[in-house]
Amino acid sequence: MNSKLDPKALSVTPEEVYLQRRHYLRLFGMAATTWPLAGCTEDAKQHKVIDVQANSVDADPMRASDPLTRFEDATSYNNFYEFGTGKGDPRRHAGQLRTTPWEIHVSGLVEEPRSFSLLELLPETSRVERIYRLRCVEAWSMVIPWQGVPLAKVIERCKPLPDAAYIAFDSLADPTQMPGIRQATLEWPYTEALRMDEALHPLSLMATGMYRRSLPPQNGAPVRLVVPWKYGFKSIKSIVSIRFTREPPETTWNRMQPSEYGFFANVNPDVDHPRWSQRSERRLAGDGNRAFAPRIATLPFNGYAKQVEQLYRGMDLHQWF
Ligand SMILES: Nc1nc2c(c(=O)[nH]1)N[C@H]1C(S)=C(S)[C@@H](COP(=O)(O)O)O[C@H]1N2
Ligand SMILES: [Mo]
Repeated sequence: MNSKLDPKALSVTPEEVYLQRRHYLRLFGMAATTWPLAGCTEDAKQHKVIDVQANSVDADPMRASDPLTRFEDATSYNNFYEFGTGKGDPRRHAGQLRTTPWEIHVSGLVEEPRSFSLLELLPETSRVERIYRLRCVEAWSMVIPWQGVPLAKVIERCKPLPDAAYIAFDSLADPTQMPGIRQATLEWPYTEALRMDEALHPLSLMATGMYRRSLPPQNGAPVRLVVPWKYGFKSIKSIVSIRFTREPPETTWNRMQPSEYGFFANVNPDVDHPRWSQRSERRLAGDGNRAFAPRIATLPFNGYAKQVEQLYRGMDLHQWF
């Protein structure tokens, strides 16, 4: 086995598949009958009254304690440029995406380059559930219950060589299925990458589902990355290829505009985007009347500092944004 794999990073606790009742009652609109209404009004009230309210810090980092974004909002306000640049375009155009069969090609510094079927690489038996905040660089955020396989488990199956220092991912780029590909908004395929220690961190997830349904096409079916302490553009969708490299791979947004989109892209309220502040964010958490709550304060590493800051010890996070 790869000497860089930390066995601790591969362990999964049974609590991870435990269903948090409160979240799901809210989610499926059962609050009115089976949960005291006060619980919901309280949240709504807090959003209205308090302007820049700090995000909560979770007791369990694998399960954010913030109220969930509604399924309807999380699946209709999307960034997936392969289907167009409008927030509603992915839902409008991604419905026809063919996700079966789906192969993922694994190459680069591995024992043996080869293709895997989705189930070979992400078997049902390895699936866990995580509730994470997702913070877009555009200063909006959501709270989403994901189902998937810890990236460390996926990497173990890929059998990388010990000198693999980075992992890169490519999205599907099929102009016959993805109308946005015919536009030169980005260079295709969409590519993202992580340093190996980031990829092996227990928070890094490859998601195959959300809200206990299979991943909707607009959210990156059938498999996407979720790295909750980084800006959303790192969480690449509809992955068809994984490559292991010695050198830092080129990534789509960083290549296009390095002054605005760093390779690391760790959520950091102290480093403004050149065109806007990153101090606060609009949480997509509709109370029924509108999609957005007022602004809340953005937390360092999106609230996951305790879990991940040791990965960046000694780095100047203003320079390496
Ligand atoms: N292939 C691909 N992956 C992508 C994107 C994209 O345009 N193409 N957009 C990114 C951005 S900017 C964000 S914020 C998240 C949004 O994920 P969501 O639409 O599921 O909320 O997906 C990321 N992954
Ligand atoms: Mo984003």
